[in-house]
Amino acid sequence: MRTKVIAKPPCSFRTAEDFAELTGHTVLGAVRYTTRAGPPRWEHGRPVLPLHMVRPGEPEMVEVWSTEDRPVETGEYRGLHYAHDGEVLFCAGHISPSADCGDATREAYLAAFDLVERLGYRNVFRMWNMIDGITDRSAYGTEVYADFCVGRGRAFDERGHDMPASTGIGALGGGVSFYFLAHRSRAAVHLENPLQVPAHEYPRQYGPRPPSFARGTYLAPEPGRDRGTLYVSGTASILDHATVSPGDVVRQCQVTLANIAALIGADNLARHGIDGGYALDDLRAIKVYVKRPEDVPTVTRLCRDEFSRRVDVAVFTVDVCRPDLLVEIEGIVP
Ligand code: 3EB
Repeated sequence: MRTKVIAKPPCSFRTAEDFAELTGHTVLGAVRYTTRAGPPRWEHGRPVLPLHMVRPGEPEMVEVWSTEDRPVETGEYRGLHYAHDGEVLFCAGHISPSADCGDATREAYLAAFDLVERLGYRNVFRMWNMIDGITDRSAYGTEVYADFCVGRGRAFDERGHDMPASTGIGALGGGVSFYFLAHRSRAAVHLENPLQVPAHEYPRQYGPRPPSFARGTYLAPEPGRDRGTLYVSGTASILDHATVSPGDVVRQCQVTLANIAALIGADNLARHGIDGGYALDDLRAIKVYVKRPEDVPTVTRLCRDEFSRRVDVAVFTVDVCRPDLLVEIEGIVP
């Protein structure tokens, strides 16, 4: 039997108690999945973003991004909190609830793009966006996620920035929270999925401005290493641009997993000029978002059948960006 050598993922999922005991110097930044969202703050001298993603009675979790023992510098810039170690930048921001989050999202994303230029971490390779009331209507009658996509899209246009792997997902409160990672020297290769229309080409029926993200991003290896790191975007039951099997959580989960398998498989990587190919059991640091609490056992079972037994899988019950989507899954091939 072939033994696969899989590197450690660049982040780990910890309990809140575990995180409290970590000594600061190996941590770059962290995301706290808890019962109340807020602006990023300093804990252990590191940026920590609190997200409202946990319901009463569910366990809290901290996603910790670590550094390989290089000195870390931290700072604040136009509301963003960040830390960098000479190679990787972790940055977090928060937009308070408002009638239309579009303008504030544009401002925050412009600040983010200006920051990566100033600090010299130009290769943005992964972004996450947690949006309270993502499928609700704003005070102006437009959809919150559509408003968000308009503001984000303007910022990408204005700075001419590449679109990296991303997650756009619901939250249980707190406006819009976001965080991202960027690299100084490793190149970011953005991936599309042959089974899906690129999100930035979705037709207008889903909103005036299609979402700005790639299906995945491959962070090229460091010099002298042969393996890069593959970041899989939030992936849902969408083929071409259409939702598949509305109302059927089993089928949606299967289509979602098949989408990820196609994205990370050898054929698709070859299409993007990348050697090798991966399978679902190579995924690490997996996050699964389930819309209806009653579907959690089903989705967990279907995922467990495909993923490695050793892997961290965090499950959140939150809305997905389209009302008919029941599940979204992301992960990392380290
Ligand atoms: C989709 O494929 C599902 O707006 O950044 C997935 C990943 C989704 C990222 C985003 C949205 C985003 O369209 C939703």
